[in-house]
Amino acid sequence: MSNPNFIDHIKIFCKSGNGGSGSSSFRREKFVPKGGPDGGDGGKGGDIILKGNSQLWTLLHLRYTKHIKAENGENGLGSKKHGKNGKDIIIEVPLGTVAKSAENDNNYLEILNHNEEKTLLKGGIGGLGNVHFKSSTKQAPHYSQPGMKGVEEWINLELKVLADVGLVGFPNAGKSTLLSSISKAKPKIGNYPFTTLTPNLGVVAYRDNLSFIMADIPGIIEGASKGKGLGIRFLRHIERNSILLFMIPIESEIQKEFKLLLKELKNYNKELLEKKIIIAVTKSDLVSREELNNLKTNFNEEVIKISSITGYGLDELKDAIWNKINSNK
Ligand SMILES: Nc1nc2c(ncn2[C@@H]2O[C@H](COP(=O)(O)OP(=O)(O)OP(=O)(O)O)[C@@H](O)[C@H]2O)c(=O)[nH]1
Ligand SMILES: [Mg+2]
Repeated sequence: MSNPNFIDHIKIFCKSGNGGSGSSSFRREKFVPKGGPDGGDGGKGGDIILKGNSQLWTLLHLRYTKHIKAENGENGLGSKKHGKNGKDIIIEVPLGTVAKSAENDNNYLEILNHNEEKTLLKGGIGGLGNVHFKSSTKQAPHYSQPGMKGVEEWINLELKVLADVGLVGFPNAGKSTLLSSISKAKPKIGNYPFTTLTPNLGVVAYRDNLSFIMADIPGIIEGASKGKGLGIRFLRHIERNSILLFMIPIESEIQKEFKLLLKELKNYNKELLEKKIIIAVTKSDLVSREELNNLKTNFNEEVIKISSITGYGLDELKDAIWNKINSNK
């Protein structure tokens, strides 16, 4: 079943606050008929700020948020009174959220840590009041600055799952089964394609209380990078993994599947191929020991034969993953 609560992409219109205008005002006191300028400065417009929250796993809470506007700064007043600054707006987001311009896809910022705050759109600064414009030649300036306008823009927020290892494979390759057998995650498993419709994360316990995080994403199919199947939407979740674990069932044409998967990744984002790669030949229990031992693969990458059902090769796989995560290449 699709999980409608997994929202990993939203588009919002954001506007930071305008700066308030500086005031043009003159002192008026009983016995000072021609008081000097005393117009105060305008307040700063509110910023739009993103803040990391490790308790959030999706962008679901922002699903119905279409517009976000920070408050404008107030105008300056006489008696050198500053206008109040507009309130900032803080948008809480899960770790791994990237903010981009919806117009040109430029990356603005990403949030990686709990409580980390980054300003997405800065509020306009307030204008200076006429009190600043007094000079020897101009004792009574009327001029005061207008505030700077805030910035408005459509913003895409995208969530990229943070994991050390991303599982890459065609539907039904046994990705979710692996995650469920080596972590406490309980992803749905089924003998049909596209059982997994949204990413699952699991913490894999390793020796001596060490651990790493594994991301199970929906299966990739040929054409995924061009929008077929579910692939493209979720490929972004493996962009950050330091290792890609290719999962290829033993009864398939292993070499050919690997090439197809590489092609899809490359079409999506060439840089994905610069990641460290391990190949797991899955479902090894489906062939005899003899066949398994004789299985020839012709890869430059490290290949490990596993069965998530019997546990065959899983320790070796964890060792390989751990070593790769901690190696430079
Ligand atoms: N015999 C055997 N079957 C396996 C093994 N691992 C997974 N399977 C079976 O293969 C089928 C697919 O497994 P999943 O783990 O759901 O596959 P997936 O790659 O997550 O599939 P999608 O979510 O559709 O992309 C299920 O029927 C599993 O029981 C294995 O090691 N041995
Ligand atoms: Mg699955």
